[in-house]
Amino acid sequence: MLIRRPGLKESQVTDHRAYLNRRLFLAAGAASLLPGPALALNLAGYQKGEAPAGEKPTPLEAVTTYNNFYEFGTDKDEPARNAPGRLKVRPWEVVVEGECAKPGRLALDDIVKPHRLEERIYRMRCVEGWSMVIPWLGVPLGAVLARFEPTLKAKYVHFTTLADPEQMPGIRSRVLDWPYVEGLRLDEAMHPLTLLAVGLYGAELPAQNGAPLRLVVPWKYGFKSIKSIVAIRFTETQPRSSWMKANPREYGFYSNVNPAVDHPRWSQATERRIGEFRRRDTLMFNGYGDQVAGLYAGMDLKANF
Ligand SMILES: Nc1nc2c(c(=O)[nH]1)N[C@H]1C(S)=C(S)[C@@H](COP(=O)(O)O)O[C@H]1N2
Ligand SMILES: [Mo]
Repeated sequence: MLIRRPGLKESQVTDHRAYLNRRLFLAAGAASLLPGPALALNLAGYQKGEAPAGEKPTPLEAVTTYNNFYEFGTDKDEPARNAPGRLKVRPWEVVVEGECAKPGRLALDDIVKPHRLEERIYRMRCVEGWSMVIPWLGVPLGAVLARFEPTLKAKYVHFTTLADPEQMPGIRSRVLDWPYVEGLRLDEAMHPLTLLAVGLYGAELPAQNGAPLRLVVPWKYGFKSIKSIVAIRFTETQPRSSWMKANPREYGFYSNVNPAVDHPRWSQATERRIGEFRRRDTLMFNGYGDQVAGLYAGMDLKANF
């Protein structure tokens, strides 16, 4: 892998590589599945990020072994056990379609390469009540989307995850309506905090974290951050996400982190930061209110949950 980055301690880098290689090796039982130079994005020279005040990144081991990726099983440890070595991330193409002047089918590199890679260290909060702080590596989604020239009719962006039963043992189960789909309002998608991530901790995304390309929307519950994206569609009407289809009473389109709006079956007022013992108060918009509250000015956030 091409990994040469400023800022990360060499021990962290070595740990990460060793860790990923061990995972791949264990899952695949074959050295041929270790990442080789042919499949490396050049991650060198990215712009370093800063953790939110008072926050420390969650250890890599937790970020890569405690996951939700239902295509690989619904238990937290199943994505790390089932995805590496099974999910084939090269070659990878993304179809961009719908209300835009320049639709197309792009290879992963062609999506990412025209942009400067940035590290963004974001709080992530799952609707289930746990949270992490993750150093993502990616490009602002807005800059990518702008290249396709959305038309005036484009009001929303719809995203689709790969759904391949050969690679994804979890999609034999009917727990969700596959493929996994999600949506954002166009202004949410264009917001500078919204990231199209290709890596974490300075290296390529592990399969279980949504390789090779996933969304990161830090002020919304984790499930909005759709993994392993194969299609992006500009639409005039509001998309229905997989979670809305599964349970519209519990999961709405907006899904903004909001301690004042409880999930029908549990409170959202507090959360457990993975690695900590005592629960913390959940922050409105996950602590990103200064930057994103304006997107929802005048909206009733209890009705638009
Ligand atoms: N395709 C797909 N994307 C997904 C999910 C999933 O099951 N399938 N789970 C979501 C949920 S509930 C969360 S909390 C985050 C978890 O991301 P992480 O495992 O990288 O922390 O991914 C989200 N993206
Ligand atoms: Mo989640």
